[in-house]
Amino acid sequence: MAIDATRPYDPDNIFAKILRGEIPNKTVYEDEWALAFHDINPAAPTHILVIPKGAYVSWDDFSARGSNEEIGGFVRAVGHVARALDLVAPGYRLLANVGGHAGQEVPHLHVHLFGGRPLGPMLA
Ligand code: D5M
Repeated sequence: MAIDATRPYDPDNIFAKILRGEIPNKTVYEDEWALAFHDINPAAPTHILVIPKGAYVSWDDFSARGSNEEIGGFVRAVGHVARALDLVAPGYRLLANVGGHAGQEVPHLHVHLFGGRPLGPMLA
């Protein structure tokens, strides 16, 4: 079920548990600002989730409350993952769902990184 992106951060959400090491994940990259791991239900040959280390519900929350350092570190981490996976030349797609209309399910900001095949036109 989609979340309400205006709600307060829930420290027991599944990605918070992944960050604390309480739930296993297939990590592809980690630094001071971000963790990147394989999506459990991949929608493309490459489907990675990149999440900030800080406690942010959504892109909206992060862009409003995140420090410039956190935002910069996170954006650089997303780019690093794409380069490390050799996705730049073939191309890739980034997506962040925010709240109900977008169908966001996990209330910790995550950017989906899709690649590995032609991805087709964007959905409206
Ligand atoms: O996307 C939430 C995404 O999170 C969805 O593609 C499944 C993925 N997911 C959920 N639980 C896990 C675990 N435990 N590991 C890896 N990936 C997971 P949304 O944008 O919120 O709809």
